[in-house]
Amino acid sequence: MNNLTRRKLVTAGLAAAGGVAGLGVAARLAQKYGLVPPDHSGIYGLGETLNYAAYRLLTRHSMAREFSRSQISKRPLENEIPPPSDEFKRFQSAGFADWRLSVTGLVAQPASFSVAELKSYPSRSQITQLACEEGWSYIAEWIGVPLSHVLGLVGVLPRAKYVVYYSIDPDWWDSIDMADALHPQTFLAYGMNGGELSVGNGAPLRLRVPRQLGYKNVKFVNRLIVTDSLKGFGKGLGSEAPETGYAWYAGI
Ligand SMILES: Nc1nc2c(c(=O)[nH]1)N[C@H]1C(S)=C(S)[C@@H](COP(=O)(O)O)O[C@H]1N2
Ligand SMILES: [Mo]
Repeated sequence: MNNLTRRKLVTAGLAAAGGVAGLGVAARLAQKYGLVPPDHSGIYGLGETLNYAAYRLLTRHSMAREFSRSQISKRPLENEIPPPSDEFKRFQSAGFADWRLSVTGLVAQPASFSVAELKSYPSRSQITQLACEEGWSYIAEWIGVPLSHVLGLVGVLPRAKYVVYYSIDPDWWDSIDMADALHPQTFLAYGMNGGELSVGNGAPLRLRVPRQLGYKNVKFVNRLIVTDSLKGFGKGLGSEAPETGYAWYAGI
C-alpha cells in the first residue's frame, strides 16, 4: 500500500472513530488525547492535526518495515549537503574524537557524550529505508545506540513531551514526540552498511527515525534538548519544515 492510500485510510479511520460528524469531532478527539502537533494552526493546521492524531491513535505501536541484507541498496544516496564549515572540518580531521552530543532540558542529569562513549553502549542495528519527501529512497543497515538508551542515562522527567535535536549545521534542527523518541527503532546512528557512517550520510552521528520521512533524519547531530513545549524553539512550529509548507509530523 503506498503512503498516500495509507494516509487516507488512517485519516478516514480517525474520522470514523470520531463519528460521522467528521473533521470537527476528529479534531476534538486529537485535542482530548493531547495529539495536537506544534504546526496545528494556519492553512495546513487541521490536516496536520488529523494526520498526526490518526497515526498516533491507530498506529501507535507500529514498527517501520525492516528488510533483509539482500535488499540493501547497492548505492546508498548521499543527499546534497552544504559545504562543511571550518569547525566541522576540524572535528573531521581529528576523527571526530572531540565531537560531543549534549543532552539538556527536562532531564535529571544533563550530560554530554563522546562518540566513543556512545559506541560503548549496547548497540543495535536495523535495515530500514530512508525516504526523501522528493520521492527517492534507499535501504541501508544502520548501527547505533537507541535514543531511548541515551535518554535513560540522563533521566527524562515525566512532564517531557518532545526531544529537539540539532545539527552542527545551524540550518538543521527538528523535534519528535516522546513516542518516537522512545521508539525502539529511533537511533543515534554512527555506522552504516558495516562501516563508519560517511560524512555524506551524516557522520559522526545522525538521528535515524525510520517511521518518518528523510528530512526528520538530521545529520551531524550534536545537541538534544528535552522539553515539554516547542514554543520557544524557532518559530514554535517544532522545526523549520512547517515554516516552508512541510509537515512537522512526517510519518510513513
Ligand atoms: N544536517 C542535515 N541533515 C539532513 C539534511 C541536510 O541537508 N543537512 N537533509 C535531510 C534530507 S531532506 C534527507 S532526504 C536526508 C537524506 O539522507 P541521506 O543523505 O543519507 O540520503 O537527510 C536529511 N538530514
Ligand atoms: Mo529529503
